[in-house]
Amino acid sequence: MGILNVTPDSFSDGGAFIAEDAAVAQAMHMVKEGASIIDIGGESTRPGAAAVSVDEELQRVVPVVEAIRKQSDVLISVDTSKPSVMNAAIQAGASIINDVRALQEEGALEAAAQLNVSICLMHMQGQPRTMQHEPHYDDVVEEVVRFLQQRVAACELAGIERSQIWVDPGFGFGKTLEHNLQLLESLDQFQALGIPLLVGVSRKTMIGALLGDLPVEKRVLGSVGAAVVAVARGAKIVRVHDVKQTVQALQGAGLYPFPH
Ligand code: 8Y4
Repeated sequence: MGILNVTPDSFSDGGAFIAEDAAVAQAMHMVKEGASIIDIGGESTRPGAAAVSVDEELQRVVPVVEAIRKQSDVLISVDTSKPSVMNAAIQAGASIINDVRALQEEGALEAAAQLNVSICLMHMQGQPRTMQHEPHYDDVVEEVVRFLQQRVAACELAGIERSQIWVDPGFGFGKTLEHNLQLLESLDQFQALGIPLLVGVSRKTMIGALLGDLPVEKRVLGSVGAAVVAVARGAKIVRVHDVKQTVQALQGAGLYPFPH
């Protein structure tokens, strides 16, 4: 899964709007490098980031989904928690919902159930603005597994088929470095849910910290190493910025499912 942020700080045209052409070109580049899914997000969920209005998110995401769909059959996931953005993005050609709030926002579960698409449920402790202020768990692995089990059950009650659900421990979302490492160490316990596991560690703070506080642009190799370990421990999908490097590392490790 290749990451496509469509926030003004990523594909700025110099003003407040994203440059649609540049975003679509980046998506096509990742497809050429081996991405089978493009994850498009218009809300920054980085620690401390401000909330984005529905209209703003729609204006960022929908035109890019439409433009990619015109050029390619690649699977498109929409990184959103908002029911109206889910609806509009699926209408525009996306087929996966990636919700860091695990369909807990008002109306999200119902919207997703109606759309009949695949859903990634992610764990987060707290809210993006404050989640890195002293995260606490008694047993992080047990608590995250239990939360995901509960969200899977809620989805099934709402009529979503189990075969359409993916789960994700949510690396960096209300977790210290120690919590993230415990989760990475124990990914086999998520596999035990019998549901495809998605892992996103690419360029995150935990990688910077493990490499001696490297800035974000120097985290590629650390990110690729973590992605390989995640797949070796059962992850079926890895959400990454550096598609070519990740594909090559997985191929070298004999972990790439489709020989190219
Ligand atoms: C540098 C680059 C520093 C990126 C931080 C970041 C996940 C996710 C995000 C994830 C799923 C991010 C939308 C955070 N992370 N969705 N989204 N899983 N399913 N930060 O781990 O990439 S955004």
